Amino acid sequence: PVAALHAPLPADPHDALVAVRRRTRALVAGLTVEQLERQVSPLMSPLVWDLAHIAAYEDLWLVHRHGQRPLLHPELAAVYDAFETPRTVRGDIELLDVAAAWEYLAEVRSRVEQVVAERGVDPELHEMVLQHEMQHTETMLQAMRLGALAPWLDALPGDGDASATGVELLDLPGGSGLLGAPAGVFSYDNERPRHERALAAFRIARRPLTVALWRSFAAEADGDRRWWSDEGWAWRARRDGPAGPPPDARDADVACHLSWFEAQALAAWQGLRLPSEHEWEHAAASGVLDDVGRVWEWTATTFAGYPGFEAHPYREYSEVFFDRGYRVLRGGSFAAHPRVATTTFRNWDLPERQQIFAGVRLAGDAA
Ligand code: AVJ
Ligand code: FE
Repeated sequence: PVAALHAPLPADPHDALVAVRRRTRALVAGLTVEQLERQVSPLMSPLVWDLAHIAAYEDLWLVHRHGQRPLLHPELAAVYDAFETPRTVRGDIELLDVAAAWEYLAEVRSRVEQVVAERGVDPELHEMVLQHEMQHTETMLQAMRLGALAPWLDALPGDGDASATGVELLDLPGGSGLLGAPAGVFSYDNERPRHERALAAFRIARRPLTVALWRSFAAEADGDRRWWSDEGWAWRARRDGPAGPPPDARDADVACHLSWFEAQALAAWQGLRLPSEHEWEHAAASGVLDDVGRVWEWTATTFAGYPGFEAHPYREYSEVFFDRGYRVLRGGSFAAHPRVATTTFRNWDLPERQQIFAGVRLAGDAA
């Protein structure tokens, strides 16, 4: 399964769609029906929900919208719509069983084959649908990690440079930086429009911080009110998981499963801060960062639309999350395919979340 995570996809959009399905199957191949149907946490869906949701999304965009045909299962649309049926309730309602979910996927795919034979591919919709499936496999891997369903996940994201802890900073000059996706490549609505923004000189760590530094924080500074925001301190009092990294993590490993609140406190303790997403993108585009793609990297930025934003092709992809306290994550994780995790890709989640594969790259003002 590890090899499947980043295996290259064919350039042709339809061949890529087929390869993504093979990848999805490989990632869940070791699970039992019971494991696929159980909800491991109210934060996550039963894995079988994701499978049927992937089918429903593909049917909606490639068969119904692109192919102009009726939905295969209109009666299932509400159950497999992420907003009408939020994660918390997905364990309490009746879902398709595992065999029926695979059958749904297969039936939708054969409808897609017919549509493609008739009208060809819509490259943008095909890319959106295959990336959607890969975004959901990452979510499924989070649930598998949380439920201890996949021992092979425990060795990831792996070790970096054992001689560094993640506080070695690079100096970057300010100036005017471009933010957002260029024309001519696939991008999401929230990456557009590409625009110029002034950037003051800043410092950013060469690599994400390691378990060693997280452990020092947990031992020496986690209980110190000074380093936390008000919201973060309140979260700390009610957090359910144990403080600090998993016991079996090695010091040199890249730290993973940090919440934004912890990342912020840890940076403050070091006399540093989180990078803005603009700083992150500027540094990544200059190619000076190591270990991008190990863990998602929390930024200081609250998820919002770029100036001139236009929702496309649907408001629920990103617009409904704007200005609601979601924090932007950049870079990608070991569980994200590089086709999804580009330099301009914006991920987002709530600041208390720990189940996502997230760490932090520290930053600071120019010395
Ligand atoms: C971009 C990962 C925040 O999981 O909510 C999946 C991706 N959008 N189905 C999410 C997504 C619709 C999204 N994230
Ligand atoms: Fe989805």
